[in-house]
Order: sequence, then C-alpha cells, then structure tokens
Amino acid sequence: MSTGASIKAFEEAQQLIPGGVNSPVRAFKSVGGTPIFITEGEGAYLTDVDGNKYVDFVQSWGPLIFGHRDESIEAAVIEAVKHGLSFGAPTVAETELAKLVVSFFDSVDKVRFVSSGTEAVMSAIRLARGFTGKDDIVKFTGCYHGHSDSLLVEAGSGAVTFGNPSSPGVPADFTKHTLLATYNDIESVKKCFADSSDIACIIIEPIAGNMGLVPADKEFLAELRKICDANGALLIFDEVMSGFRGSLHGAESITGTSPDIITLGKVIGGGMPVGAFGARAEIMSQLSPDGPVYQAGTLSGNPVAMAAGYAALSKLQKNGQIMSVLNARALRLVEGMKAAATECGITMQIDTRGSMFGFFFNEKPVKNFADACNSDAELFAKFHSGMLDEGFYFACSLYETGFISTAVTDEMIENTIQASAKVFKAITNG
Ligand code: HOZ
Repeated sequence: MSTGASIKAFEEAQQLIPGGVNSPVRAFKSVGGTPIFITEGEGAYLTDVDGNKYVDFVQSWGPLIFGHRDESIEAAVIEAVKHGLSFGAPTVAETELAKLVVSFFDSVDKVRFVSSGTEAVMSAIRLARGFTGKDDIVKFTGCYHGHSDSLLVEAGSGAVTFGNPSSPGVPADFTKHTLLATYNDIESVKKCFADSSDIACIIIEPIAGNMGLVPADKEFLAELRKICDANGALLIFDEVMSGFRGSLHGAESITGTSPDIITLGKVIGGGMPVGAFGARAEIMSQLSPDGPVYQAGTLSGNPVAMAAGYAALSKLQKNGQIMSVLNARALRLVEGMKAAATECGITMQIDTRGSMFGFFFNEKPVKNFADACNSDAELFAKFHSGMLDEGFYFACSLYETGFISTAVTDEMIENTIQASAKVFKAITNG
C-alpha cells in the first residue's frame, strides 16, 4: 500500500498546524506511522490522497451512523444552504429539531443546541451548579467530557492517548472543585460525598467510550441516582458519544436509571457541528434568558447544522429496528475478531452497545480506567497498522470506540474478521 501522498501532506501540515492535526488523536502518535489524509467518504468507505480505500469503523468518531454521504442528510444540507448559512436569529428548524430530540428521551422536556460536545458539557455543568447552588462536581477517571478546564482532569480519549490525562495550562484553582471517582466503584463515589457537602453533580459517560468501550454496570448507575437524590445533587449523563449510538432512547432506556441532565453531540448533528444539553423544564428554566445561568453562541442552532441533524434523527426515528441490526453486526465483528485472536494465543476482551464496539488486548475484563490502561498498547498498535494495510480503518487509539454504520454490510464484517485473522497470524509469527 502506498502512502507517499499522505506522508507529504502530513509533513506540510506539521509546518503550519501543531502536530499536523486539529484534534490530537488524529496524529496516529500512539499507533505509529503517518495519519492518512482523506479525500472522500462514500457509504462505508474512505478514500485517501494516495487512492487507497478503507472500510471506515471510525465514522468521524461517531456522527455518521448512516455512513458517508447519506442521501437524505446530504439533500437536507444542500437545501438549507440555499437559504443562507447563518442568521444569528431564531429559525423554525431549531424548534423542529428540539421537538424531535425531546421525543427520544423520557427525562428531557427542553433542549438547547450548541456547536460541540465540549460546549454542551461545559454548559450542563454550569447549569447544574446554578440549579443546585453548589460548586463541586464528581467525575470518573478515564471518562472524557471535552476539553474545558474543569473537566480535563484524569480524562480519557486524546488526553490519555498522549499520557496527559490532566493538562498543563489548567490552573489548579480551576480544578479544585473536580472530585475524582473510579468508574463502576460506588465506594469511591461515596467517599467524594463524605469529603464534600458541596457537590452539584455527578457527571458520567453511562456508556464510556473514551477509555475504549466500558459500559457502566446497571446497579452502579442506580446507586449513583440514589446518592444524588439523597444529597441534592444532579446526575448528568454525558451521551455525546453514546447518544443515538448505544440506544435510540439514551442509556436510561437500557439501564433503567434516568439522569437529570443529558448532553449530546455527534449523531445529533448528522455530521455537522452540533451539541446539545437537555433536562426537565424545572432545570432548563434556570438557563438565560428564562433564568440567571448564562450560556450563548453565535453559531448555536445554525440552520445548516439543524437541517443535517433533523434529517439524521428523523431517519433514525423511522427505522426503529436499525439499532438491533447494527448491534448484531457489531457483535459478530468483535466475536469474530476475538475467535481469530484466540487461535493465535491472543486474549481479547470485547463488548458492544448498539452500534458501538470495543476491544482490549487484555487478560482480564475491563471495568474501569486502570483496567483499560493495563491493556497491551504495543499489540494494539501492530493490530491497527496491520488492519490499515488490509484496508480497514479503526480508531487510532486503544482509548476510543469503534462504530458500525448502516452502510457496513455483513460481507464487509466477514472480510474484516478474515483480515484480522491474517493480521494476528502475522503479528504472532513475526
Ligand atoms: N476526542 C474525540 C474522540 N473521542 C476525537 C475527535 C477527533 O479527533 O476528531
């Protein structure tokens, strides 16, 4: 496989853009090699500047549940563009998307749109603090909630990929209100509440996707709900990644635990930059201009982004069976890869939720961040590079999640499994 054009493009990009990328994980640093530069996506495939074609299991890190260039999303965007790119004034499209989003979630009466997941979570935290009148927050090590100051503490995703789960540039004063607990460990949460009577909220990815895929136990989430209720704190489910991916109706629909606030992103924008946070009316009424908690954005509710989001979500709503089809494919993929790995004496831990899949090269089950960090990173890097050579594009960090789109066929899944068998053999013989 020739990658000369990608190598050249990366060299040029590095002269002008830090690390050559506009979001760190993309740099391939933890897996080695050069990031491939993309020219085009079509259905399940990506094409790079050298003309190589890959089955895409990243899908822009989650948004593209219908694959690249979905006809109805593309048509909706083109139609919206014809009427103007941005107005900075209300449009009916915002209310239409809000109605659709609210219809998916039992716990959401009102929603506000922003332009990214980071913004959604940052605003949700402010809202929780404003609503409760308290300052501290509890977050879990390995969960990633975007790159705002108070949340960039022991974070997953790109932060941990580069060994900086807490970033320089964030004053200690800004993070002193962030209390850390261990995912799936209720005692660690109880300790936070024993240490502080000023906790505004617990924020959690109920299906963590930023330390690899690590779903929270149902019982654990139920306990979080109880602790929040007993202490006058709010429970925030960060579903920027898992929203419309793990389940169509949020983690609450598959775990039985309802959050007070939910944050969304990725799929909700159909590939355009959209984030959102929503809650019951009592909480949302604290938000400006109804209430005192300030939050704003020039491009919030952008008409083109709203059109893309509406097209994506309405297609999901009309195709309720999609999630089980995607889950069956996700499961077949990781089970097939695991069987191929086992044949070569490699132990893999696997899991899926809806259209999300995860795998670790790890002897033991992964329940939290420390477990995830005990995975074999070197083996992951070899696997990633081998699969890329075979034409399969996986997330370039073991601390990320894989995604299946509706454009990925059963045949592509079988081909991926066969390729993984070849790659595992090459790795173990070499
Ligand atoms: N933090 C994102 C995934 N969890 C990566 C975003 C990107 O690099 O595009």
